[in-house]
Amino acid sequence: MDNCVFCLIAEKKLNSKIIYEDDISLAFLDIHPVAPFHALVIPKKHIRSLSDVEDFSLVSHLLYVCNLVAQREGLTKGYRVVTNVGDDGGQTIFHLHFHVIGGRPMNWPPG
Ligand code: DGP
Repeated sequence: MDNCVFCLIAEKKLNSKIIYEDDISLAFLDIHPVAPFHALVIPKKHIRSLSDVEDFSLVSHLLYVCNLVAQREGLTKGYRVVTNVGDDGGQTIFHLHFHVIGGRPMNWPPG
């Protein structure tokens, strides 16, 4: 999709630090990390957010990738997976993505 930052990253038209890739998904480091490890896992196909997903087997695959990158990073003490949905959810980039955050203890509840 035009003007979508994550589509541009998926198409390799915008630089990012890619840490995993397959036919349908991509994981790369967040440009504004909130923890020692902060990756984003996206579908290559443009989907606006979790509330726009039609095929939830894709979400299953994305969560598989979240766990894979966390394990590869050696986050044996745990990590957090978050997807922000819409304005009230705090979503700023409207291309579905899961944050994988780790390397420090997390707080709850989030802000
Ligand atoms: P969210 O607020 O849930 O929509 O998170 C969007 C995240 O995307 C935010 O943590 C910063 C990250 N981000 C925004 N633009 C870029 C970019 O151009 N490159 C990378 N690597 N991350 C980006």
